[in-house]
Amino acid sequence: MSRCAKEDSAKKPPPVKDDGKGFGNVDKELSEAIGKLTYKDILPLKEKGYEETHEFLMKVIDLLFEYMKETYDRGDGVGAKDEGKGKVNARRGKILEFLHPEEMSQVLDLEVPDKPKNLQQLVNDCAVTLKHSVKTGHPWFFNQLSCGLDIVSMAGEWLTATANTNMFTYEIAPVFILMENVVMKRMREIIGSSFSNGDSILAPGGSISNLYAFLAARHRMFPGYKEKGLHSIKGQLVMYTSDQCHYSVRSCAAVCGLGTDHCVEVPSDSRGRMIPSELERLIVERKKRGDIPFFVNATSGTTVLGAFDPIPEIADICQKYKLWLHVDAAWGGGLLFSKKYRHPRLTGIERADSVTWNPHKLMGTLLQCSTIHFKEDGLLISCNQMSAEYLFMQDKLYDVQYDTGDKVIQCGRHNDIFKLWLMWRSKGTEGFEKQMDRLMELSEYMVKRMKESPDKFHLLLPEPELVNVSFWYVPKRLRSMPHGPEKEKILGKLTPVLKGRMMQAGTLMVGYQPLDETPNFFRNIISNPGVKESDVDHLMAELDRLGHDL
Ligand code: ABU
Repeated sequence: MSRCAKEDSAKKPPPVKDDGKGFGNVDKELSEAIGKLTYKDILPLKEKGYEETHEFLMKVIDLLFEYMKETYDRGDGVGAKDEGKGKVNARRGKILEFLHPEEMSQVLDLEVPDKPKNLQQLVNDCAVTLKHSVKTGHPWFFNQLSCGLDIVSMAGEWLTATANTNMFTYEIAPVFILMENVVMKRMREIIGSSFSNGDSILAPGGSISNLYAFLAARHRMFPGYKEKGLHSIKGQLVMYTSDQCHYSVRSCAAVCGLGTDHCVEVPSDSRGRMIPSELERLIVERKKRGDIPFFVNATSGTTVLGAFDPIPEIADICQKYKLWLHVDAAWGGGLLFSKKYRHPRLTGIERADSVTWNPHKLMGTLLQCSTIHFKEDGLLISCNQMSAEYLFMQDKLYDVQYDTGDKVIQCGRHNDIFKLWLMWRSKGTEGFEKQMDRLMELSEYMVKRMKESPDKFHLLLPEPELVNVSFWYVPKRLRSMPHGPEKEKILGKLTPVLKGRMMQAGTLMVGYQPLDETPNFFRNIISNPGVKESDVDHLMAELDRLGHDL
């Protein structure tokens, strides 16, 4: 047990198992008759058990709706009164009610039983689960790259869960496979006309998307690798990426046989952007050693600083040395929609050979939704096809090109397309453009407000390129101290303490991390289109309330 947990539990009486009371204003009780039933009395075991199934599911949906209401509830200050009821509700306006893992384990009944639990218990289990979850869609949750809860996309996810199919063959996912084709083509067109006739696939996360790019690049250069393996490459392959890239790029080197020593980290400038002259120097250095540079990753939107590597200069170098250019735009890809912000950040992206772009980040599609796009059609299938005879038979009734599962190294593929397609239908491309511009404006507002209080907020980058705003909060006692390495060291120690206070209060969540030699600092993300200027004001006031005395 951690020291804090020990101190906390010494003060408190032993926790009792939570029954979901205090969550939402909805009646959680099923009718007595239905509440006593079990899984055997609803679909699919009870044929025509529509009434019982309906009551059970509607109750779950009521709870989900309560969760959504809480997600969007800013309260009227902590402990606000419920409208019309006069009761104090301590949950209002909160993102979470933090418990240490040991306390949470005691409060939750997580046992997997030998005998069936009745439907009422299952409804209570849903209420307890929601009650203790972190509301990542709350407008005061600025903690991750993926924030927010888009209702249309969520409706799409519900439909996906109900349709419950696998994306490997057209045979069992005809509508979704066609949707994937249409949406992927549209995304490629947005990347640039050079990608229009390429190929794309939805992958389980940006890291796997980057891996698909790596595999395709190696296959393009060494097609014999698929059959002959390591011996088909006579030399040491080397890949390049900036020292600010996502760690999944290095992970490609680890899992694909290069070793991380051969994923060369190219130094970045003070804004976190790869220095092209350094890239060229490091390529020449490895070539002189007889190694085989083959792959360069340019990041469009680094995870911490939100930096964009200069694609045109990097593309020139890749062209000169005949290297594959991958752009990891998992984070910053959403800005491709914006006429105002696309350039210069993503200028030149159409020169890449492959692009990762995660709609579950800036675009706000529900987790998870990640895409990988290739300029050249046919590479994915040629690289990954295993022609499993039980699944990808070539003599099927229909055109088997639509059995996209054979293009990937996974077998099963989750349906991540419907929630994106439905969301795109709801907003139109125009709506996404407005969303991107709004997120950028809100971040600019935050930077402006912080610049107005330089004694309290020290920005690491005065002009961020994306919605990442990196800063230190400066408590009262340090405000007269000049900024420098000594002060940064102290602030780096105070930052996790302030984060701890935020979590205990439950009224704000902002992420923090060190970066290379820079001690811990906050990285704020505005990717929730539900955020307003007043939420940014709340964030700054709350940091001050919780941190001024540190
Ligand atoms: N690259 C995954 C997202 C990490 C984050 O939310 O900070």
